[in-house]
Amino acid sequence: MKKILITGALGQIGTELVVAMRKAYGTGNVIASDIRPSPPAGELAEGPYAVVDVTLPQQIADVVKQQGINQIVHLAAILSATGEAKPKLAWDVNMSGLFNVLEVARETKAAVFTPSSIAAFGPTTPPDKTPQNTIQRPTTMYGITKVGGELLCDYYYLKYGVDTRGVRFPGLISYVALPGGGTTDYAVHIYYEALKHKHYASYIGKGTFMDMMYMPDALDAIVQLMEANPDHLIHRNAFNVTAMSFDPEKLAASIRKYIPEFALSYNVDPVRQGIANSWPNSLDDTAAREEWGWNPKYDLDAMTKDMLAQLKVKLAL
Ligand code: NAD
Ligand code: AKB
Repeated sequence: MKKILITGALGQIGTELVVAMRKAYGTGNVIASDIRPSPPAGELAEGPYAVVDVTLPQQIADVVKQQGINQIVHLAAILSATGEAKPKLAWDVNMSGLFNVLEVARETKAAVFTPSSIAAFGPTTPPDKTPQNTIQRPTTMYGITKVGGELLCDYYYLKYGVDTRGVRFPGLISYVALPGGGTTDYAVHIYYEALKHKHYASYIGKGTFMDMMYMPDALDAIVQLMEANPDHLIHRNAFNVTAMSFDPEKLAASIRKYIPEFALSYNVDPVRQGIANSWPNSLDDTAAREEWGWNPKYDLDAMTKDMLAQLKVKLAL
């Protein structure tokens, strides 16, 4: 039986992953944790919760041992834009936090899933159809911690046999929790503004293509990869995965299919634009498709239709 600890569970991914995993594995078998004192009222609060600061190894070890955890989904992290503003915090949380999780997993023989990102690539990476194995010289602190994290996870698998697995997520789009300080967040904010004001001023410039994915596909990716037969995995840390690639204009055109009067303007933020410029335009996710059956369900228009319908309900519009 799986007994799962999710770190950083109150963030954009964890908020939905906890609920999805509790449905799949049983409420009592999925322990949500975060540095914050308690979960917000709602579905997330209807199950076990622990305060775990991943920079404090004893807090991770205590909950893993007390609860008999055999799988850790490690989501606690500082994302790209916040990481550029607070590089030391990003290093401490992303590198020391992951090291602490891997050490506890080594001692307790727990499996570990942790996401890498398109940020693990940099300006010298081939930008189109970026291969699974290629140049990784990122120029952001977040990206540096993601490459370091991929290597550290491989090290714990090769040296200690810890069952580490990961994906390189693109920008994730969702309507339940807001994104937490990334570069791709514009692609979430645009939907809220389209519904509320029929206008959005994008901080990412025209023609800047990045890979993206709708949250239901991201949740499936995590569960599918952790359920995959290890004998079929040639790669582990971390698989390229993607569902679509767009720039603000293409996203706006999709929104206009449902809100014809929607207007897009630009107010480019040099920091986040610089980060976006250093990331690929599109990934090649053949290895994930071949090794564990990755196959996303949502393309841009299917995602837009669902996002707008769900947000209308959420915002009571
Ligand atoms: P998020 O910023 O929404 O959530 C991160 C959570 O970590 C927050 O709830 C925060 O309170 C918590 N946290 C921060 N410091 C902590 C600490 N010291 N101890 C414990 N918890 C702490 O992030 P997310 O979008 O849910 O991302 C989760 C993971 O997925 C991260 O590793 C991120 O790099 C990766 N990822 C996310 C995306 C995306 O678009 N959301 C894309 C690629 C990769
Ligand atoms: C960010 O923009 O920092 C994240 C990511 C792609 O890793 N959404």
